[in-house]
Amino acid sequence: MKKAAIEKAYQLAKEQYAELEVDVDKVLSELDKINISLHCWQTDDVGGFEKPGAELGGGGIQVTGNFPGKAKTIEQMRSDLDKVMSLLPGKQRLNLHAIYGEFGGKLIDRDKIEVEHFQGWIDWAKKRKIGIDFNCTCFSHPYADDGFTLSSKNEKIRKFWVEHVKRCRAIGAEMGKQLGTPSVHNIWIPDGSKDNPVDRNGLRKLLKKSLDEIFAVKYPQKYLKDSVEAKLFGIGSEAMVVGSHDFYLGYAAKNNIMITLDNGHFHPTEQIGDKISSCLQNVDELLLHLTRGLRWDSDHVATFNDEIILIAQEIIRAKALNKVNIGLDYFDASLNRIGAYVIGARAVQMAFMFALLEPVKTLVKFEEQGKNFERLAFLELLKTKPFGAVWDYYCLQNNVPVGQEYIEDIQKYEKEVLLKR
Ligand code: RNT
Ligand code: ZN
Repeated sequence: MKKAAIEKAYQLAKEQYAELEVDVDKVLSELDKINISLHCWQTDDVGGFEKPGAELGGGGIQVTGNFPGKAKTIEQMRSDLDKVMSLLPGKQRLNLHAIYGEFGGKLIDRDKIEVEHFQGWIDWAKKRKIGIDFNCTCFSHPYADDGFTLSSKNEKIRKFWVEHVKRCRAIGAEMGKQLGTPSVHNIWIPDGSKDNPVDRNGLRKLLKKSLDEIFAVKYPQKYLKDSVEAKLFGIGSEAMVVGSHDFYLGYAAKNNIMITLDNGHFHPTEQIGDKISSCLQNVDELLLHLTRGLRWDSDHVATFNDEIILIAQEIIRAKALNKVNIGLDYFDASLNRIGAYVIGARAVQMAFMFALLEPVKTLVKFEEQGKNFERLAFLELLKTKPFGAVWDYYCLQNNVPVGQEYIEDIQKYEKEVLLKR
């Protein structure tokens, strides 16, 4: 696209939004505050580097597809992440899982990992001036095979996972310290049962006990921020998930930690957007795992859809940007993984831009005056406003490909890099 045409379209868009009392230049500077945490696991189908050819194993999550070009080494993953970041406007962070350490070809079990295994990543992030978020990996391991980790009734197994998560928090805190921006550490465990359990209470007591042991170690908030991620069900945990939303929401509120909202983890008719302002009344901060669930927690690539737009709108309308940490969480191996990555990240950025372009004051005024027709009409009107022109200009301003140019860029990377792996 020609620069002059993009600029012209932007000027016209600005005029249209000004009629609605929306200041587009201000919107673009607000957009710069949106920092998306890039989930490294989209580049390698949640395999990790514990052993060569490692694959996602169990935990009720699944990757399907065999598109060529999966990252098989840390170097390949880093090259993919650089590529992704080069195609995204705005700021990003990196979201790592514990299985992505540099273990030097040795099998380091999860209860033995140390900062040194992640120093390479910290240095990598330092060079790029980005922060790192971290996750314990309580799946793809023999001790997770029977479906219980932190809620295991086998004390040896439970202790093993407590130790793992403790180490991960220590590593996260060190990442935050070295990088000068707090690392968000997220706990998701697959624990649950296929058929109706009898002792739900016993399992949840154990999970609470494990969390209490884990969080007994305190870190300054400027280094580490803790979050817990609930889920409704997974494959093999259809009847009950130990770490349900009720469980974690209560735990987070009581213990002053964050809650993670993954929009694949609820009933399909439940809206995560509606949960933002509900949770924020009693927990200070949230972490989002943005995805697109098709019929179940399928982890399809996030797109610019109603669900994601509502999430962004609710954050902006509640003026809660500084209380929400934004992460992606999907893994699709049926298409170019880098393409999938960029589509999802751009979709989320676009949703925030769309939300920022809303004349919130006017809409709230209508609402308070009981002018429901006017409110609905305005919301409909906004769907035909030229937000695409604003998006294109934002990309231009950030020196990243505009419009369909990023597709060609990824096709080139596929040919020159991915297909040669
Ligand atoms: C699983 C959770 C969890 C994982 C990642 C890999 O249902 O969403 O967040 O997807 O940690
Ligand atoms: Zn998630």
